[in-house]
Amino acid sequence: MTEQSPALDNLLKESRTFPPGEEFAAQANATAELRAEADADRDAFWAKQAERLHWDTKWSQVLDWSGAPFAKWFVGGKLNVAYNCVDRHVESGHGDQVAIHWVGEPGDTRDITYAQLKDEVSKAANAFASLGVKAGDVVAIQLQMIPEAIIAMLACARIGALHNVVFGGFSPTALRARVDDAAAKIVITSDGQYRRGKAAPMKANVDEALEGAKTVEKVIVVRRTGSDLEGDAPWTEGRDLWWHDLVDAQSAEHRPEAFDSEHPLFILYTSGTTGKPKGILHTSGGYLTQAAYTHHNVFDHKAGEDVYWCTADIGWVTGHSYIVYGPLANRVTQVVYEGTPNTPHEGRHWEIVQKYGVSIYYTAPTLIRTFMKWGKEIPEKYDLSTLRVLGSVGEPINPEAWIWYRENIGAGKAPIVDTWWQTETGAIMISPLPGVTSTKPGSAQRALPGISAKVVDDQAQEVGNGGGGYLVLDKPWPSMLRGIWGDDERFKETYWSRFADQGFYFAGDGAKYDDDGDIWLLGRVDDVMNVSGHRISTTEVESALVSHPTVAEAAVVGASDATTGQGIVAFVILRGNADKDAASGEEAVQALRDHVAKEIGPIAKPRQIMVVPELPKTRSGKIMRRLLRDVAENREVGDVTTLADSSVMDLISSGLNSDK
Ligand code: 6R9
Repeated sequence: MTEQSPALDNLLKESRTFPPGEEFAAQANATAELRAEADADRDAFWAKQAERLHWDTKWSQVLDWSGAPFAKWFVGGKLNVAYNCVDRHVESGHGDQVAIHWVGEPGDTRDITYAQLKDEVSKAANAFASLGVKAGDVVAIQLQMIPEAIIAMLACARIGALHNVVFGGFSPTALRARVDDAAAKIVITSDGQYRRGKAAPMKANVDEALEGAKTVEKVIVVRRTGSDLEGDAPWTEGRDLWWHDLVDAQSAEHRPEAFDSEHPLFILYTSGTTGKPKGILHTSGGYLTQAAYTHHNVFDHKAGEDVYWCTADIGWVTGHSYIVYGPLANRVTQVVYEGTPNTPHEGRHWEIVQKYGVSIYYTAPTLIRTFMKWGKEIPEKYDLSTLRVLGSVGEPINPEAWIWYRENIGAGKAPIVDTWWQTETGAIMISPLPGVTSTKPGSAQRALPGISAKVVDDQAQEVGNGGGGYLVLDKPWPSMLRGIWGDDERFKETYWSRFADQGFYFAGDGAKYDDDGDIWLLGRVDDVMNVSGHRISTTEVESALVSHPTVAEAAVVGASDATTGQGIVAFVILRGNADKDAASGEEAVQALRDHVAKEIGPIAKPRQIMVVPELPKTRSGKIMRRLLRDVAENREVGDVTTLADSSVMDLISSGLNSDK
């Protein structure tokens, strides 16, 4: 990837930059000095960030990297993560502040103050302890976005148990693999979940998953759908307990014990776009420090003033770091919404923004492109004037979508923070700082103060401006993963072997520097296509397609081709206002191919373009190109257990077959 592909110029066609507004800059949490401070003395910088938290025992050393790649941060320090996220806000006189404005899909709501949250978390902690859950035990949680999900996570943290959250849409097979690998002792779930206006079973899936499971002693079930669910939730006497029976009976007094800074906090399995899912391990002090630091500076969050909404699911790392830990450590007031964005109508998110006066909104490009597909008339109907910071995470955001987001959601002025990070990094690593950075559509720009990222070539040499290569992290950071659960070798092999001599962490992503030295993410290196010897990134071709007025979303893959090595096959979803028949006709498809050729160059012209109703995505909205490659190469479609909606592949295949 050392050669400069012509395609960067395509991404850079949108060359406007957006300097911070004066008013915003004057009140911003982040300052230009932050970087200088971090560069001058990294350890001192992170020690200062750790002071955001309450420590029962102060650390004696900021970083111990002697056992690299296994880091220890804030060595000797002791803290309780749940105390930091809940109790201390009550003790400082903010017990009446709303922590969570919860909105159920059917329209029911609950406001939970910090004082109430403290009681609920304490009761749940007592309940788990009464079942024999001890520090170091693993609790699996498969729940939709209801307050009990957050309460359960915090209750685990409070007693030093590790949570292992499994996305609510995952199949019994996927759940079972994660329960077994982590040897979970308890599973927490619900009877059912509301999805697109219907009650769908959860407990029945969990029971199927747990058949014959060796480690699970108890299953705790939150009642959510009750009689709306067809048939009762299946029940195993002696093993299953209702959350309300168990938790409500407990005392609201619970003394949080201080745990070592390196005490494990959670395991989270990565989406598994390739290979067997990896149980990513995170620990306490460093993780919470970086989650709180980034949430404060990247979102410009002001406790007691802002209303924050991160639309992620807790089954994704974004839900862990930017719904639960970072925000609550910073005494957030936040919206948590249970359902899908188009139930009962496509304006649901904007209706919620208007109702609660949401000021910070953090979502994924996949949803932004969906909003584009539905059309700007939908957000136009609502008052979104409270929004002052917009965030994006999960995938590269195409310049087209970025501009749409800014204009139609951010009133042409709210700064957009395009945040690059991973389950493995635990918290945001590369992002603009609102109020400081002049933003550029499509670029995540710079490593945050205190973080070091580089783009290097095959030989681990940093590439120059305008050059592309591999994204690496060349210095340890507080919220870095501490390993893969039960597999130290795989941890070293996966992340530390590519640039072992240099000791770099290899993120698996391709990236480029532009002429200003800003970083542009180009997708996973495994997805890079090789057409007649030219390396072309999926991101670049997808962005070119999305810049066409009829296209809302695009996914491209390289399919083996006898002549060119690989040929580009594109799957596109059309925008809401596009005339479906006209836009999927032969002429229209030819026009799209020409459009890509014009935007990037003839070499990037897709061999084939298929119009589809949906794309296969993981829980975090990432396109599973592996499955599309199967379709493009006429193979049987592979493992679909980590798809957010496993029926999508049938939809795509049947649509294509009927075209033939
Ligand atoms: C937080 C999260 C990590 C992978 C990462 C990269 C992609 C995430 C991105 C981005 C471009 C961004 N990614 N944020 N690519 N720009 N702002 O998504 O974690 O689910 O582990 O995925 O997502 O490819 O390597 P995770």
